[in-house]
Amino acid sequence: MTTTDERPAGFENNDHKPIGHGRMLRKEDPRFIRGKGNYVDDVQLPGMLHCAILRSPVAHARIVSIDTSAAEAHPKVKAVVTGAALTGLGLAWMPTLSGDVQSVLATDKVRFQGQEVAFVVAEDRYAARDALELIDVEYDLLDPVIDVRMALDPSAPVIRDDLDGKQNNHIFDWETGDEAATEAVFASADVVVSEDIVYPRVHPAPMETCGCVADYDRIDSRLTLWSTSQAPHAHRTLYAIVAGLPEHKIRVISPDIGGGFGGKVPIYPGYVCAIVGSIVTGKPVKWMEDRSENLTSTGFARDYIMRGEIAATRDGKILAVRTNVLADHGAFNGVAAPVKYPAGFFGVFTGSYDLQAAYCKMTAVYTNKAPGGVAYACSFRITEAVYLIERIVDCLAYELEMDPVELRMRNFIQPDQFPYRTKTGWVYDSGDYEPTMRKALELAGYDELRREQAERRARGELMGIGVSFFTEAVGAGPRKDMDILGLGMADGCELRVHPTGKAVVRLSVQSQGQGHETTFAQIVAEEIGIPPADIDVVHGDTDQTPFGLGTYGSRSTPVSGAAAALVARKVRDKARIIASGMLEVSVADLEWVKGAFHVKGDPGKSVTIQDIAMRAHGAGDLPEGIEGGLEAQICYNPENLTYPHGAYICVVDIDPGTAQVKVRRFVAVDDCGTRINPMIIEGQVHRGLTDGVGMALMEMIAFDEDGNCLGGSLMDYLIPTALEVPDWETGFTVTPSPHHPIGAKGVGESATVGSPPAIVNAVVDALKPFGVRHADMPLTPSRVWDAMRGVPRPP
Ligand code: MCN
Ligand code: CUN
Repeated sequence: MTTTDERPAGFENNDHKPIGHGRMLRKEDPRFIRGKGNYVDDVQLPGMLHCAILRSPVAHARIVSIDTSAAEAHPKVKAVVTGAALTGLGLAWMPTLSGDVQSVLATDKVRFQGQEVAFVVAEDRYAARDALELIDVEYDLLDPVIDVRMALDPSAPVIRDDLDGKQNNHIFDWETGDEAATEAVFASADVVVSEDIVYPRVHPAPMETCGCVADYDRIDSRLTLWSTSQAPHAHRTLYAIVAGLPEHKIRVISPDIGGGFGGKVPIYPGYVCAIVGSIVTGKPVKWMEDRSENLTSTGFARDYIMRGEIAATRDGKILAVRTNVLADHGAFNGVAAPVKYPAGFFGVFTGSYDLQAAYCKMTAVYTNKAPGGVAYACSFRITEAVYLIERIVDCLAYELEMDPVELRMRNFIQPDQFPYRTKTGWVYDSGDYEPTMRKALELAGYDELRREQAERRARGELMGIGVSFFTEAVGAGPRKDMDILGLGMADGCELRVHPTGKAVVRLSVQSQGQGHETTFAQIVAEEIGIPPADIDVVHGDTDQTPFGLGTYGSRSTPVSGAAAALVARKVRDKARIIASGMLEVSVADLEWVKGAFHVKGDPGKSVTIQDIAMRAHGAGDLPEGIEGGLEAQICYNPENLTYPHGAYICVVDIDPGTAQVKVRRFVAVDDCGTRINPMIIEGQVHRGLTDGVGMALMEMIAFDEDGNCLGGSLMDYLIPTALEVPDWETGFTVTPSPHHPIGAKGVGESATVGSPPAIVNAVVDALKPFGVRHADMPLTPSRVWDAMRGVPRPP
């Protein structure tokens, strides 16, 4: 691994430079590397029972009958619950995050393989599983809708006949941009290139599957729920609404989470089943999915079929892009995105280029597959958008016989154009693209790579070089535009400084491995001068933290990080007034130098933040009108999203005999504005790049024509290991966000977004001698083999 990061000697923490210094170690790691993490499945409560879920073996069928008598007779079984029983409680259906409804347990029909049909609560996990086998369900099979292109065919079976008057499988139409203006530009352009581009269905497959422990106290009517949630506060509110429990009597605790990647944003039926199980039995109930339940029933990602079109001049000025998308949302529309954005932030498909026009038209449909649609570091569909534009730009380069780097550079939005309003209405806050691209070229040794490629091609070897350049929109979002089920996307933050100068900061976001306990301490340390080691970060417990919408869409740094910086400034403002009393000067005569207020011109006279904390809680007088204590709270409503960018270059070699792709090198230069913790950023980028190798070359959740999920185990759904990835080469540039208090932009999804097109572009580049202009992911040996032989792509 090489990097151009600043790298001070040693790995020691540096309290005097909390932000941006090379190797601030993670505060959470001592517990993780010693096996002392506390995950949901580690929670053990006295008398706890176990829940297991019976799932549909078929994709589409009417339920004729369910016989639970044998399961109920099992000596260790405490309860067996079906959809009919839930109907009595008004809980058979629940709202999804996008305003659809989803069945908790199927009542009328099953609509995808793996759908929840009944659950058992038993004394132990094994008994619960065994009892599932004793439930007898009679299904009346219906034709499934598996091919998304057939979903709107008039003869297609209607999947959602539960919805009033629903006669088809249509969910929504959505458009953005200016159709007429785009048509006009296309009509007069020298060159128009179009391509059908599929982003297959994939799954985030986190190490920890989903699960919860529900503990309902009948005396107090209190519900405590330990759950794998990326958004504990939002979940609590939804449980209050769905189950009719008073919100103040619900406590959601998300302890350590073993990876979420967006898959832990939705509320899954299993959580509701465990809650019902606990209410019914009066005991705590644990539910933990196994791997194949996770892969087949929880939120998948992507599944966009896109027709991309690009218009340009002959000399490579890109004029417009246009796309038509068919979106497969599965059996229930469970997409998590701000309400006004049914297609997430796909509107940024105009990429990093200065265009004259753009237009997108999208249709979303139901199919007999698991619900979902975002997840897997998607940046709310920006993964699909970036893949589309970066692939179609390469198709244009192919037609123009132009170097893909040169084509991109010629069309970049220029630094003086920021803030830049795109043709689809997004306002990019800041960016300086060319230096980022140049840095990547330099790290890769681009010209030399092209020379090497020419030599190898002459020898019949298949070497490819792929480039991608992305701009993301992360940090949802301004509450005037963005809410999820009516909840504004703002985040609270509270900071309390104790008398001895130690502090605790309470966040509304929830880490799943991103290192928030470290980075949020760094942000606060930077602002109030207390060392990060003396700042405790509390998150993931609704009883302990202020309200906010949680972690996804790389929003923690842009939104909650801003809240942390501002709450610390609020505390510092109060500290300044107290210091003025202690030093007997006016506030205007005080100067803040990291960690202490000094009297201007008399540096010997100063008080540290720790002195001030003691005084704030002490016996002496405080300045007129100042209350005791040293704490503050805020709720931060972001002004805009932040727009990180990056330039990626991938080098692949393809074995001409087996069509196996090997990623030889990968250079990633990211710009996420002010960098809080370079080591954590690097880790985030490495992870995202690995995601990219997985999606580009290996991963796909496929279905057979009956709707059987073919990706139900990690033997079928291949995810990359260290063996499939190269030593990542990373670099960075810094273009701060003008509206974020410390200039930081999000980074958690950047590499997942930016890397698939670079890898696919590299593979397609390697296949240029065969006249290949496009091939769809995952580029498995068989697909590459077919591409080399001109076999038509799979439908
Ligand atoms: N960071 C930084 N400087 C910046 C930006 C970020 O040091 N300028 C640090 C942050 O302080 C944080 C980390 O990088 O510790 C990621 O920050 P951010 O980009 O704000 O993303 P979030 O914290 O909101 O994390 C969400 C994002 C998403 S949406 C997915 S999906 C994803 C990802 O994070 N899931 C992850 N990274 C993951 N990493 C792990 N280990 N596990 C997951 O489930
Ligand atoms: Cu879309 S995956 Mo992340 O936003 O939790």
